Amino acid sequence: MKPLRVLLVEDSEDDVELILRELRRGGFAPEFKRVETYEDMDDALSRQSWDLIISDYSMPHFDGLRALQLTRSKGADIPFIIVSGSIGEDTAVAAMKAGAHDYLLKGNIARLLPAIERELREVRVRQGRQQADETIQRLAYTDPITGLPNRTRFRELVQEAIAEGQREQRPVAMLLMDLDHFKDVNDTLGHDYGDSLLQQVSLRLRSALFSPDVIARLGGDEFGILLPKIAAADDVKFVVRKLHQCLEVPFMIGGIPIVVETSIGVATMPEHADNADTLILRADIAMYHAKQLASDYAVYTPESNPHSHERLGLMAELRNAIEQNQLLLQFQPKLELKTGRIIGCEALVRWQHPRLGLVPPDKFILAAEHTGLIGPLTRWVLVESLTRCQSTQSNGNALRVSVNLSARSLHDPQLTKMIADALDATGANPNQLMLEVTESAIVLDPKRASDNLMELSRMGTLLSIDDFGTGYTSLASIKHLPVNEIKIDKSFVTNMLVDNKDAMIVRTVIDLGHNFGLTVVAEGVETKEVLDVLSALGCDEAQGFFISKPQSCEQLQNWLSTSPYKIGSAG
Ligand code: G
Ligand code: G
Ligand code: MN
Repeated sequence: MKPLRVLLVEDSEDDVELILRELRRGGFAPEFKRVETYEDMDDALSRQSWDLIISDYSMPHFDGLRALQLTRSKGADIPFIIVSGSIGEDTAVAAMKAGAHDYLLKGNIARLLPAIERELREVRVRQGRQQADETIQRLAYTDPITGLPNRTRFRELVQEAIAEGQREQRPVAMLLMDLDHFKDVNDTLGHDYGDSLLQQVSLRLRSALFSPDVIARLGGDEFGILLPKIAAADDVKFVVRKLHQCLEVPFMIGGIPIVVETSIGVATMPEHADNADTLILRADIAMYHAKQLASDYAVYTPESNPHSHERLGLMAELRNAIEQNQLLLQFQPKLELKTGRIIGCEALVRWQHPRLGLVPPDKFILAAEHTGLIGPLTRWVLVESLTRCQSTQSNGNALRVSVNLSARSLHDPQLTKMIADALDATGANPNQLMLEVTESAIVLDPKRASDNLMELSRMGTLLSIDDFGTGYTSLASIKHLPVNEIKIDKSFVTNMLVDNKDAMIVRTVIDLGHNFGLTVVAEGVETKEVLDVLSALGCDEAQGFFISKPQSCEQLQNWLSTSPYKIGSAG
């Protein structure tokens, strides 16, 4: 027998018997209560939860429609079935519109059991779906390591606080804080200890703040703090002092005391911004300023960001630029030294701005990362570069294309899907796509980056470490990642013939790379002499102005057919 808690809204004892007999026949063990007035029903609904409500349509002191409204007003999702001696089509329709799940005539009581089975099933589906929705919401809005709101949620909370501050004519302050030398903890002690440090830091920060204040983890070692109820913008300095103080006592990580220092950037509404994106961007700029000054904190000033106006204007336009096809790609060929073949190219994005002309990526990539536009931008670059490289066919083989990924993209949980979709949409083979990431992007959030990179490697795309040598990581610390190639940063390559130290770095990276079984690429090759020395050192590939500047796809095709180099796709 299946237990079933039924609330019967019914004036007739006989009808109750009829219904109960039917339920028992269907294998239910009904635990029931009969009510026939509004007050009794209200009371019954408040006292306990019910699996099912069966209600008469018209009764001397009550009726089915009001019973239905009362149920709805309690917000409970309980199957509600009307069983009536007589019901006209119009009233039945009214009842269904008011939210009854089914109605039937007492003379037709055999229909009751199938109706109940169906409604109980559907309520389970509804509840399951709601739980799933809630879980998805929770996952989409919280940082898994600290349990704090993530960037997406933080942005919404900032928006809400700004709207409220504007209504009530109060300032809103926002702080961006980033932990200095967090990378070292991760690198020397491992990611688990890094995670543990983030958790402990978030607990201390939380307990130093008042309850309306919001603290969020925005990614890597970056925390956002929102002060929605600050009395005066100037009071922020007390909060900053409190935050610094709460971090003064060293953290114990794996038995080692770790001192955490931070840089904090401050921006306030209305003084510095009147919308969430600008406020966050300006706090971010202030934070970088604090770092440059090696100071505890800095409040945003237009001087700390001479280009802010131009940059913010650009951001507003970038949104449209992607849609209006103002972005374009230039391709720079990669030469295989052993064979003298061009075996691939690197896609480099530019923005053909209607007023400013060709805008280079350093002018807009970073800001795109801070304003959530990096996703759409990266998607565009992926699809466009894969489409274009299909047309650089030689003997039926398309050239491999390298695409740069920014730090934010690398830590985006949607990255692998975005890449799979781009491969699907263009019909490209995964091994035609090489992804370039910098070491500094990986160490920002090594665990997340490594999850994404492992998944991508399983899909069959290739991975290159860009600007190698400029970060602090050793090859050993990335050996667990599915890396295929490293690119020696152009700052070492360009001057290797005049600077001994640079020459030594280049030689060492080539040897180390080979020890780890990696392809080594030198970028920034500007002269024939450098190219020859690289060949002699056993470097695998070269890229740079001496071979070719970045050029449009059409130019590249012409160039390929006239250049002294052979063409070939990489093995
Ligand atoms: O092409 P060069 O102009 O100036 O590129 C400057 C920087 O911009 C390089 O460090 C390169 O990695 C980066 N870059 C170029 N194209 C892209 C792109 O499509 N996405 C990202 N994230 N970075 C890019
Ligand atoms: O960060 P990444 O290394 O991916 O960016 C490549 C950048 O290097 C692009 O801006 C590209 O225009 C530039 N570049 C390519 N070849 C040379 C070169 O030979 N010399 C210099 N100085 N820059 C180069
Ligand atoms: Mn690159």
